[in-house]
Amino acid sequence: MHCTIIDAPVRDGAGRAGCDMGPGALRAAGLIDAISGLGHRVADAGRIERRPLRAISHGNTALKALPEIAAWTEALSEAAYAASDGAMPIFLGGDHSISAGTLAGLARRAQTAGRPLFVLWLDAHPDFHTLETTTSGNLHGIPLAYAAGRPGFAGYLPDLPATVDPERICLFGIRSVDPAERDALNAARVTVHDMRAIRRHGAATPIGDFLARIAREDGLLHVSLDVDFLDPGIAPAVGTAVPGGATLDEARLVMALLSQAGLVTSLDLVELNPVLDGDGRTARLIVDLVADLMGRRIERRPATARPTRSF
Ligand code: DIR
Ligand code: MN
Ligand code: MN
Ligand code: MN
Repeated sequence: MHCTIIDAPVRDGAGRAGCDMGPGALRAAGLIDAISGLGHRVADAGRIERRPLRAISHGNTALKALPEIAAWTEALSEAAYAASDGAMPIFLGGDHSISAGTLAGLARRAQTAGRPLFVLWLDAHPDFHTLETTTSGNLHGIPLAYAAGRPGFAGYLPDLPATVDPERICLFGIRSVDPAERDALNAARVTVHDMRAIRRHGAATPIGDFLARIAREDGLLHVSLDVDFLDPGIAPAVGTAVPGGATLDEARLVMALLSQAGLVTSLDLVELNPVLDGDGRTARLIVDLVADLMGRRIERRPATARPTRSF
């Protein structure tokens, strides 16, 4: 596999500062060595530059940093389209607003390639607000709705050349949904596996079913991993922690299933806030999960380690 690492140090979409340091923290935790150590070729594209700001206004006065996120979205959409031509781009966020851009570019790539794009959204939240329905005004709450072509983004950015089909989106790990999001998800027929269902029925069947469908349709698969998918007990470094998240075993199972299927064509790693990661354990956990996803296996016991008689 050829991977391209792309830093997207965006912080304006989250309610608090710090996510802009996410790419540096993931690099310091050994991300590139972890991937290349598994035999993959890693190209380092470095940091994306934001486009110049344009004046954008909107009737919803709660919205924060609209010109900034629009300018990042345009830059990331271009970068994602360019980087997905043959290689697997890995985007280091940055808050989750970066996925408005990454998904827009990947949807265009899928259209060019004539293949359907599927999205696995690993998150406590659906991030399915429009500019009209968000009440917090934090734009990390809108990327999936934007990329899926929901109405409610008029005047924000030029029309998307390609959108993600909502019926090819699978939300997994969800446990904090606003009422407007719930209604829109149902209407759009997005697949939702919330944490309660995962606790009751396990992770293997829903992930396996989704992967089987992607294989049948010869699809591309984008995985968007929000740190708050994980339980705050194991991954505390996130601005919007929600209790009851994925355990280490659940997360590793998901990564192992993705690795075995070999269908993942792009990845976002978002919402890591190093300010909240005193000992760096959240960053190390994310790197570990990426290694699982990229094919790390439990070592086979070497022959020399066979138990010998010592008496
Ligand atoms: C909430 C929280 N739905 C909002 N969203 C978060 O602000 O729109 N998304 N934290 O990642
Ligand atoms: Mn998110
Ligand atoms: Mn989230
Ligand atoms: Mn978030």
